[in-house]
Amino acid sequence: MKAAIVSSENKGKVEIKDVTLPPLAPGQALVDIEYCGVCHTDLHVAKGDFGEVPGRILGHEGIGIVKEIAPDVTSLKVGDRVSIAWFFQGCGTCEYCLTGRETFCRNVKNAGFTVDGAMAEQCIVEADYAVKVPEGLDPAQASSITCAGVTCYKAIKVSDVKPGQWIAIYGCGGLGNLAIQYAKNVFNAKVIAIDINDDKLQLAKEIGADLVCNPLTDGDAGEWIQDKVGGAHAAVVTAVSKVAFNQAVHSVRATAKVVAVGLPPETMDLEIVKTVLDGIQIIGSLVGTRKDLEEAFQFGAEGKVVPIVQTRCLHEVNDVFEEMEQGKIQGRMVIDMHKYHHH
Ligand code: 8ID
Ligand code: ZN
Repeated sequence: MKAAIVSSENKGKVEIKDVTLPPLAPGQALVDIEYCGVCHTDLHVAKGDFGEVPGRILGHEGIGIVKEIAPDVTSLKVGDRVSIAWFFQGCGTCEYCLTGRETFCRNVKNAGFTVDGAMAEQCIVEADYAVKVPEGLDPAQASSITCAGVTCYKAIKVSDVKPGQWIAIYGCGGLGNLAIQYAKNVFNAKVIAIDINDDKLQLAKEIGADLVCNPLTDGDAGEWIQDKVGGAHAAVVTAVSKVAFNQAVHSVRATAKVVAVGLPPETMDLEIVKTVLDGIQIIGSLVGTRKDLEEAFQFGAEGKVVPIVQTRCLHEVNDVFEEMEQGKIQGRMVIDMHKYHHH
């Protein structure tokens, strides 16, 4: 079967290669992939930002149909529609797995990074970890919720924003467009969207952002937000730039939480005095648990959140990476495996 694997020769690129999957082990299922979103994390992985993984099959926004199950599997049946997420499997017994923090399991497996992922015709999943896609949710849209959606949903939970309060969302790309929608339509917060691209801010307005700020033309987003609303009650940073992390700290009110989600391989500058005097909390948030994903899917199925997706062919992953780097993508590009089969 064909798969997009991390190139060993061209850093930051994939190659479409023929790969043979191993036979199913106990507890596993084989999934025919329908869709797989291209997340900015895939680009980080291809570049080696988290360590080099040449030959790895990318993809952690996978959606597909169960084709085969190992004889002992009871949690899935053939024909079920399931997701393949970054949180592929935890050990199931450590303090994190046992206390609702399974994504931080020290022996975690991550699809498309430490184990082969879903940018392929087929993928093997651990049946107990493959979250089912609810009826009534479009599978291409579901793919975008499998990472981008659940990550933002969880990050907003972590931010502790309350109904009617202001939340600043930095970066309005694949994650950000969903952060805006979950913040508005699920958490009932008021949203300030920040991006350096005016077309992303236009989209942010269309999907419900109350205020939009472009730091390139409006000036430092921190000052702008303090001036407009007296500071945000929370911030979620999905931008792939330390500048946005620094501005986020300056854009919030005293005792607010700044939730770090974006993964630029850089360090942020943190003023100790401001952090202490304003009691600011900076918290990392990593994707979401299986339960978070189930909830995030359900809001999609109810139409409260409508991922903005365009479908592409498996041949085009490198093109999508380029467009991503240039900030040209609105919402999410999703690889449609049906398109590939028509070649
Ligand atoms: O679990 C997690 N923490 C998690 C899950 C999924 C993705 C983290 N991520 C990480 C990705 O690895 C990536 O580093 O979140 C980041 C965003 O992923 P994405 O939304 O898939 O990327 P994108 O579609 O390229 O959007 C990035 C947006 O940031 C804006 C860009 O214009 C784009 O809209 N942006 C940038 I780059 N610099 C900015 C700045 N200084 C900025 N927006 C505001 N200010
Ligand atoms: Zn992702």
